[in-house]
Amino acid sequence: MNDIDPMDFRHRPGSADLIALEGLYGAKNYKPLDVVLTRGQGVFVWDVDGNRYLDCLSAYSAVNQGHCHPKILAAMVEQAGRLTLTSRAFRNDQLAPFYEELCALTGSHKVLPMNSGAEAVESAIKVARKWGYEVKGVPDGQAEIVVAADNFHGRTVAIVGFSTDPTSRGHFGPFAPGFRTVPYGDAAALEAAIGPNTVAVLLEPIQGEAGVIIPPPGYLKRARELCTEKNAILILDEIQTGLGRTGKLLAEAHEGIEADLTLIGKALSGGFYPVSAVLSNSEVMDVLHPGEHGSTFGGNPLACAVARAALRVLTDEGMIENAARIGARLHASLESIRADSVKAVRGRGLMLAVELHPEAGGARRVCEGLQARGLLAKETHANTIRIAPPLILTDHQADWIAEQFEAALR
Ligand code: IF1
Repeated sequence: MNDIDPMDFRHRPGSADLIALEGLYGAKNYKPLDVVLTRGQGVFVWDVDGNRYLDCLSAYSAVNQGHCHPKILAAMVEQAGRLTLTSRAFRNDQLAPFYEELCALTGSHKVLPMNSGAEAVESAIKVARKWGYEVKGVPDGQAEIVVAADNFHGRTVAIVGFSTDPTSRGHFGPFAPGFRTVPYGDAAALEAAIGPNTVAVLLEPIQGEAGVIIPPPGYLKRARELCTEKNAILILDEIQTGLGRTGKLLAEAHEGIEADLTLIGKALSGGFYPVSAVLSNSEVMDVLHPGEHGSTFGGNPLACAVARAALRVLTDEGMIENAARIGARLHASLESIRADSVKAVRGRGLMLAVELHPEAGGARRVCEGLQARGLLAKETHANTIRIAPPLILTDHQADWIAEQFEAALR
């Protein structure tokens, strides 16, 4: 069975060798497309066989700025040669400017720096609960957080415990109590679920993994009102929707609201490095005191330098406006595709999805067809293809994407 000798690299390993090796040693928690990438630049990536693809996933919106953005790269290389990690036992000279620039950009008062998206979500849950006990006066151990069905917030045990997706959650229990699930987009159900012990409502402004589900107009605004009325914290998970993806810096801006806690990650580093943050718009963050929360890598100087550059290019290079403009153009051309297999085209900015009719043969097959045409996209669930290219996409590239979809769907 074990007929691959990993030390036998007399030849340069091709994609088949690398795929076989991965299968031999790796946990089998993914089933990627069989394309082995070795280089990226802007909207393009190249595989080990030299084929070029337009990346329509952007590492799940972590490379909004495009692959290997030269200015982020320069910041990373410069900082990596100077100082990478101090721990928070000491201070570093990148943290304060990172805080200041991030707060100025987002209109936040306080930042809690972490690494992965899931860590930002976990951190927000901890802060919201502590606020509930110490400020709102919820009896100890009784705090409740209202979440939406079909959510995706990450992979930790607490987070998958309030997932409604059996694949994400099955056999990983027992789980943390204190979460109540309501249907996404239903303001009346949300209102009914908020009780005296509710400390927070946690929502994605647009549900990504669920298939780019946009809630009805006014839903997020109503969620904001309800949280204010009932003295609960509104937590928006903008890890995927944030940092320009939907054509605004934060997706909350589409409804003109502000969350109490906003979670960002992914594109906060332009894909160079895991960097996430909890942004706080009220005095909520002040419930944390020394020693009560932390992270070895959170707020490290390399992460801060990379994130500062990633934020700077996002605004300096007009990527957010570009996402709005090109996103609308791509949305319109995808909608004009006349193929019987298309059930719906959804999205905002460059967070788009094409949903196929169930009898169309599945999204995976279409993704394989797109791959053969030089375009990488990923299915979500059986029938939806997500389209989320880097925000630097040009008009010409947007039109080309729509043409490839049309051809692959026929
Ligand atoms: C995987 C999906 C995307 C997220 C939101 C928190 C996190 C994510 C809204 C956690 C992460 C990723 C993780 C990735 C697949 C992916 C994903 F398909 F699962 F839904 F992007 F669309 N909140 N999303 O979307 O962030 O801890 O991963 O940094 O394979 O798990 P993380």
